[in-house]
Amino acid sequence: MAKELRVGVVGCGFMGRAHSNAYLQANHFFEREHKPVLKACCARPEEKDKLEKFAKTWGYESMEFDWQKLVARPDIDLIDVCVPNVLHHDIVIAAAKAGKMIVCEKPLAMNVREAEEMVAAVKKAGVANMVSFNYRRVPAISLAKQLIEEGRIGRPFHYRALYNQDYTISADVPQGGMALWRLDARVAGSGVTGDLLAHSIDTAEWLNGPIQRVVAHTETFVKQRKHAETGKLEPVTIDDACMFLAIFANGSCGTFESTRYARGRKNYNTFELNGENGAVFFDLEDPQILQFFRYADPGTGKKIEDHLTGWQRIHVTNFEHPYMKNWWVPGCTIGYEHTFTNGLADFLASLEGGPEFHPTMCDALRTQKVCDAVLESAKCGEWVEV
Ligand code: SOE
Repeated sequence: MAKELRVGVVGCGFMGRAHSNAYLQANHFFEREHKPVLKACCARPEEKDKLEKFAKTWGYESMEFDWQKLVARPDIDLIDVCVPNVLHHDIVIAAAKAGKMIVCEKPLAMNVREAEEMVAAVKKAGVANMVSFNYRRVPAISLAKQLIEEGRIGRPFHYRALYNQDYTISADVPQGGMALWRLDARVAGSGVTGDLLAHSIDTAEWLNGPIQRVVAHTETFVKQRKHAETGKLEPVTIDDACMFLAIFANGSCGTFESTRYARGRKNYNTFELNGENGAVFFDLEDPQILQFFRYADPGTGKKIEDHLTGWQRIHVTNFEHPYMKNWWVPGCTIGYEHTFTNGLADFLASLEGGPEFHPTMCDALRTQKVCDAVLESAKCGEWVEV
């Protein structure tokens, strides 16, 4: 018997669309008892026209223009937070107090203090929760996790992550407002560190364990931008670029780089892990491929590299690959939006006695701690313990 999961989404932008699509698609591809129902969507009164269009497009039953009213509704089981970072804290805490399940976009919060309060609230309420670090659900990244767990990489030495884009190079791009709130530190908390490196850190800690210490440099290339809301030229206080070195608890070393000034790079999210027995490389601009280099047998550690060995490009679309049996036939690829559907399917499974869901807010607090340590190190110019 299907159980209705009545969803209220706050926000009708990019992430509102990605999540709405996942709620509509999950039951078409994954057998789950829970059936998401798009009960209500919510945005500010100034966004009335946009919200109406959004509600119609995705089939929401109703609209709200005050998130507190949405959270108070008894006919909503799950609150989904798809609004700018500055609003996450208050909505999550109110939703937890109202006993709702919660889905929250990344980064979890503006800073560690807020994130800790949010984690305390969901723990106290005992509500199921997830944070949308969606890239864990790229089948090729999940396969990398599997290869690591199978011992195919062996002792890890180096972790290397890049997350580069190029959409803020022009000094004419304003800060603030609907699409560009990510450039406004008062709304976003930080620049590429919270927006992009948070993804890289979440993936890195999932694959290679906790980061212990970091040393960072950040740069703001365009010092002033017009603010979309005030129309005035205002100082830019986000980090346009961030680079940091990391030491992992397992003794391996990492380098992380992110910028929105890498001309030609649109969503260039890559990582490589080099270990004693093998290595993996992934690039989100080539998302169905996992590159794997095999050096030694995972069981015995004995060398198997020979004159035929080289980097393998695994086309991650076989039924044996993570998530792929739920989609099409081998060779048929899936894309960006499916990572949200895969994540939601795992979340629903966890409500139905399946494996525990991660990343929860508790996991995202770890990521927030690394982000805050990175920003602190960039300020003080020294190594910072996480
Ligand atoms: C920024 O441009 C952005 O949309 C991020 O906010 C997302 O988290 C990332 O997945 C794609 O890029």
